[in-house]
Amino acid sequence: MITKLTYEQRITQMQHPLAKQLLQLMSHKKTNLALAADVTSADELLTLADKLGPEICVFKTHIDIIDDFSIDMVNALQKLAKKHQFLIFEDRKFADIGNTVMHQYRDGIYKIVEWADLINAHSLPGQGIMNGLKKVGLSKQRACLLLAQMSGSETLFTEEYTKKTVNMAEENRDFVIGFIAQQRLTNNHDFLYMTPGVSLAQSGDSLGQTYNDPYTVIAKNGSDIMIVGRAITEANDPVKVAKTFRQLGWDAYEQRC
Ligand code: 5BU
Repeated sequence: MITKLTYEQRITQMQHPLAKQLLQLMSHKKTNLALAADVTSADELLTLADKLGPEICVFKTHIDIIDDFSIDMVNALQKLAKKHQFLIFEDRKFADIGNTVMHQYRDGIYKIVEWADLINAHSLPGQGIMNGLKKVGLSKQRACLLLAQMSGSETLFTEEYTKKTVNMAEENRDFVIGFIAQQRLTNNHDFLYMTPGVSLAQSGDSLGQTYNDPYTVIAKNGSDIMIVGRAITEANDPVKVAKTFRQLGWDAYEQRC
């Protein structure tokens, strides 16, 4: 199941412009590192984006944990995304009926669709969730990743659920560009895989998170992008540690190819 194709070779196989753009910037910048920026102030968020922007392909947010959220903050984040060439991914994990997720994606104080290139969603509610999100995201050429597996030690995801999630992705290719998963799930090369739960020193945290190292995630399990959070953000020198992850992730990818 693991593809030996390079990111560059897969660009033409992608249908969605954002998937093409992401693979392009990954090959160009030589990075498959995504940062999970789980900080709680606008200042910390923007500082991370500016300092670590050159090292990453995706900047992942949890916008609802920011104490002083403002539209100015996301405007500034979008400018940094342009300056450093990364995509913004709001890890919102939508999980409701179509009408509700439509509002959650478009309205409220966050107006996620206005600034997040990528979002993710659970397949659990069925096709209605796709229809609701597409109603908002398609016209703005946004894209979605489906949660096919999670990284926690006691997740309730089953093989059957994961398979059905893959089917849902196949039926919604105009919006779904890939998965959040722990490993590659199909023989197709035209889905992107992002994997959270990545660390070098730790095997987990005290709240159920489990970690793999970059080699396992990229070379052994065939994921495309590794998502690293606290291992970088809580380090004494986040830039130095990000550079280390970036190199390990890229080496693992080159070994895979
Ligand atoms: P960490 O600090 O590297 O453990 O952060 C991991 C991030 O990825 C964090 O933002 C989680 O919300 C996110 N995550 C995850 O850890 N596991 C999952 O299965 C999914 C998201 Br989906």
